Amino acid sequence: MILRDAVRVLVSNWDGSYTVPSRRLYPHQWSWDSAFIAIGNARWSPRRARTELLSLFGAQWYDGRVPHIVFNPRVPEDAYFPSSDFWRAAAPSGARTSGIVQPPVHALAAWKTYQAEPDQAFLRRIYPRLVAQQDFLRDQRRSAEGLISIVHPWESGMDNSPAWDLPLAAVQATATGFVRRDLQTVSADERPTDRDYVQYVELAQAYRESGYREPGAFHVEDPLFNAAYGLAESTLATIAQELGLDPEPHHREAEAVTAAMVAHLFDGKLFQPRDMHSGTLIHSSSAAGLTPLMLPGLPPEVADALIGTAIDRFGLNDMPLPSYALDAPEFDPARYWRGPSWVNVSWLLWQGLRERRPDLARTLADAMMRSVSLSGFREYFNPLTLRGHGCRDFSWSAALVLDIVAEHSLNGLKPSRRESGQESGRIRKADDISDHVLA
Ligand code: 2M8
Repeated sequence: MILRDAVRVLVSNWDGSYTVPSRRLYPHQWSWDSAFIAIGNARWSPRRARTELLSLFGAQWYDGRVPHIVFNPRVPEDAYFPSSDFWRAAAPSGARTSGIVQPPVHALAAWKTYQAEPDQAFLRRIYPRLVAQQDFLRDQRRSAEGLISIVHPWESGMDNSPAWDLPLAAVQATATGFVRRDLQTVSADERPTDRDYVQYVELAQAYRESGYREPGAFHVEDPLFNAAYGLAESTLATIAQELGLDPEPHHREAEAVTAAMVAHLFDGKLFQPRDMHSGTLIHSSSAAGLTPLMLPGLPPEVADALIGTAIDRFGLNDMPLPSYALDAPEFDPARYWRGPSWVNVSWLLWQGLRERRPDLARTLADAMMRSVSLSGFREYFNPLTLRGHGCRDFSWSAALVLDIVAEHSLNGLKPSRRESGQESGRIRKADDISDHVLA
């Protein structure tokens, strides 16, 4: 049942060449959402996964950046704020886009899509685009230490994380005259505050005025973003090898960023963001700080310390992963990225645990499955009660469950043989809904 419901969510959120994260709350294409969605779609319709990724990269800019939103021109301007009129940006393809980016988890998505159905033409087409995405980050965002910075909380994907409270406190924000649309769908106490939004708008306007080039008042190195960047290089090495190209430059870059993260962002227990203005670590308790576990070259003693922190402060042994540590004073179990459990960050950590600690990986997968079984494919979940929050029928919650189920035969949640395609590890097309929708 859960597999069929997940596919139903993805089908109803499909827009012809990509999937909206949510029909009402996020009615356009989002960058890292599309990567997570492709990972799930690859399990039942690899063709759709390829289309999703190629459609996103179709809006890549000349400088290699993959914008965090690609706007659907058929959706009214006032359906989402900030709309394309706010960003005033367009890709060479003509698509209206935002001008900021999100964590580069796309190489992993492309590789998983290829593994589901080895289509060399797809891999050849996407590889140079994935390389250009990394080139943009190196050209415009890399520090002397070899770490990548972000210029807006939206670029972290974990928009109102308490980790951003300190750097945002320094942002003089006076932006007015805009109307939030998110509160028409979700209750205000589950979303960022109005003050947060004034700052988001101020920062985005300033970056826009610089021609989307100059970092402004918010300029930080984020552990999740850097972990995604490093993992992308490791994955690009695998892809290059598959294509008969030289994987070495990618291996070297993956090693370099892993070493730089350990040297500059690790506090002995957790990876921390660094404020580029002060040059100091932002001492915080975000689950983003656990995600470097995804890096294959992370030293074992660092991995062990992270796992210890995840058990002691994030309840890894027995509950869904909170986005912020349970014992932190800022922890709020229902407000967006300030504590609720999210399927995508849990999935990233699960990736990092599968080889190192399969027992904990399974516990984490079970906890995610319990959340969606009880509350449906909600955007986020209270990790203490498993109650769902944010929007319903949220695409990456559905997509990543398809991936998790395909990898694990979960306790008490074994998919039926017909739904799971157990022999191939791929979920079969339930009711053949895949192909005609893709017309
Ligand atoms: C949320 O962010 C957007 C802005 O990009 C918003 O609040 O309007 C975040 O959860 C982000 O990580 C996610 O990609 C996006 C769409 O699901 O929504």
